[in-house]
Amino acid sequence: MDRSRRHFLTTSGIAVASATLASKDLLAQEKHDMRGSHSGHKMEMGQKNKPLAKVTGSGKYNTPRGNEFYARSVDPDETYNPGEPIKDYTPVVVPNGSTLPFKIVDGIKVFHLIAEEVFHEFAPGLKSHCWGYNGQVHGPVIEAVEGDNIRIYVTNKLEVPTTVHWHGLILPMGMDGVAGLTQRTIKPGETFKYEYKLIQHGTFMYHSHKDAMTQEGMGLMGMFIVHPRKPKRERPDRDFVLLMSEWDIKPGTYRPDTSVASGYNTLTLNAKVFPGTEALVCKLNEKIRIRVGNLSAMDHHPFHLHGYAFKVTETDGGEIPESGQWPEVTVLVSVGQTRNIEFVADNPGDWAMHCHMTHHTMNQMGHGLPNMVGIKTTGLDQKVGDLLPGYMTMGANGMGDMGKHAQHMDMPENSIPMVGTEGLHDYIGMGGMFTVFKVRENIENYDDPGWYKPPSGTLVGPATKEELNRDGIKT
Ligand SMILES: [Cu+2]
Repeated sequence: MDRSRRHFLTTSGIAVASATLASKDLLAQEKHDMRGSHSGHKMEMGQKNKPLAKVTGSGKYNTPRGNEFYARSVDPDETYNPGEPIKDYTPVVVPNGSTLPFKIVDGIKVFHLIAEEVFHEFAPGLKSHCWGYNGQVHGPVIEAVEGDNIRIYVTNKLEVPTTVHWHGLILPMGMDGVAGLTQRTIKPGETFKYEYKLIQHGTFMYHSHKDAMTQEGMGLMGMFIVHPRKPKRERPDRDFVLLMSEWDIKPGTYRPDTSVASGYNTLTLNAKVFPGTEALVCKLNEKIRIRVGNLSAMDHHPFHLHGYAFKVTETDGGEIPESGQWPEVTVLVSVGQTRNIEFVADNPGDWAMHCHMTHHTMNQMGHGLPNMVGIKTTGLDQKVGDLLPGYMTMGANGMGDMGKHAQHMDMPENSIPMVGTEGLHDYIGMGGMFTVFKVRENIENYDDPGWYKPPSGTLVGPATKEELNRDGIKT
């Protein structure tokens, strides 16, 4: 037996052994499937004359099977009742967004996405002509249950052809939405029908797969959540969904430039920049899940939460076994990935939650300025002001107060300063991919409860002379 054959048999044995849900017959079938699918090994395995394994599936849906590592708690051949909210799952919470309504026709969940131009506001002061679905940027979150048979109509109201790809879903190839490769494009005015069975659960995404650089860059994307039919873990109390993306909107313009490959100036969570991002609100000690997807054009984002450590429990490939869930305070979400994090909200307060790339937590006007940090500008404004009325030097003390100054300056049309908003204590010098995770003890609902007031004795402040003397600190 040569080395590659021995290696193949070993890995195939491991895969088969791990298929714990499968019956004996299925195990035999699966082993056969795997051999058959490794056409490169066919000759040396002596399988030349054996027919390829038949792909079994649920009739018209022709569901694939064989691999067991993606998260699945249904039998692809079984028929299930359409999953119901509350009874079968706790609906997700979409800050600044919504979930896509559906109806049930003959046991099939029917959705309708309409691709169209949307005049979208990223935060007060910054609007742009984008592309989205159903009047929203990004599109509404599609939410369903494993085992559901779904039908998604896609109407193209754009002036260019498009498709929709269901990112991470295991489905028949003809439903995969790759223009040219798996289907012809949906022309302007046409409506196509995607139809398949959900045979796995997890956090997935959808996006255009026609001229992706332009169409994803203009906003044609959304999240796709499939709840487990038989959950292994307890349901979370709050199940949040966030989609990261990035845009280049030059001050004074109203349309993203999708041709750039770097220097994005508008970094978004659910298509909003801080302070346009809605806070994630929860009650003390609730079980929290946050699902983060990244469909930025060019940037990976380390997603960071203050005040907590969390576990990374799922990727878009499936559930991470408990022994492999490692604790983090920052999880890297690369382009084309989703990550689920989970924890208990046991630490009350207003906790910053943001991408940790510093340039991704600033807004449009904070990029590419002349470096003035540390320059003494006394008298400069007056001298230049004689030549340029209204001139004001920016950035000599860093960028932190630029948003504050912008309140009394003439800003270019359709532009927002680098950062922020007025907080409880001072100006909050953050923008872009920044939001606030708000944990409260006594709240009746999940409306934004305002700023958290720390209990006395728990707020930082200036040291007194007595304290400095007591501890021998010389300043
Ligand atoms: Cu980032």
